[in-house]
Amino acid sequence: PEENPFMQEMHSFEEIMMMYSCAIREVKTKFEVLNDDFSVRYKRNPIEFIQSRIKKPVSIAKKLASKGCPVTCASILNNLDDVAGIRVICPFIDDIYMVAEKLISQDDITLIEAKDYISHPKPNGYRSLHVIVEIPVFFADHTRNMRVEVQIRTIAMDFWASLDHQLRYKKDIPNVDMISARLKKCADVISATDLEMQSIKNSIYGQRYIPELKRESPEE
Ligand code: 0O2
Repeated sequence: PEENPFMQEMHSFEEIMMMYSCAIREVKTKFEVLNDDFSVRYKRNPIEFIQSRIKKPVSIAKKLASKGCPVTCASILNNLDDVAGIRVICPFIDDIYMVAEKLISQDDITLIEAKDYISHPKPNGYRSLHVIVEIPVFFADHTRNMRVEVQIRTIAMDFWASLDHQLRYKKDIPNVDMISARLKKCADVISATDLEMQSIKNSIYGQRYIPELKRESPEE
């Protein structure tokens, strides 16, 4: 029987969400492989943990509408970069850049955009490295380049961002300017701690630690 347009759109939506979920798995595996390799070779994990999420249907529709784009399935693939999201939490600041570099340099990954909110924090104090990448995903009868947004941050940056996110959900905040200033101060304190932790790590491991990674294969 012929499907009505609504049902067709619903089936397309289900298919697109499946495609994004597969793209997440592909990129997540790359980070897991990197972490495993690093842990065996260097006895240290550059990744603490990985989270992922698919943007919710209502958020997808709102974002398309706010960009003035049609709220259709085709429009999702053409206009949104953050339907598939992966968050990588690292112990140290230099791990963030190393992990990003390792991802971007892989043959099947295309870098679409990078936003460095660590060297250029948002005015409210938000810090993270955001990269949007494209990865080919092989489906049953076609291959498609899928976009994934990767947010890479330290444990400390993640701690701040998650509390900031909780607090911003409340709309009628009293003394909003004062609250924002206090949150910004927390972000700065946390950032100073991250820098000190990095400095302690450099004192223990030395600065040669990361450049050594640039070897193509182990010498032995
Ligand atoms: P969710 O629920 O994570 O999907 P855009 O993505 O186009 O709306 P922009 O500025 O181009 O806006 O993107 P940006 O700032 O590179 O990344 C947006 C995402 O980064 C947000 O996703 C948050 O996950 C995170 N983020 C950005 N700024 C802040 C901040 O001040 N505090 C916190 N806690 N997170 C932030 P969404 O779409 O807002 O939500």
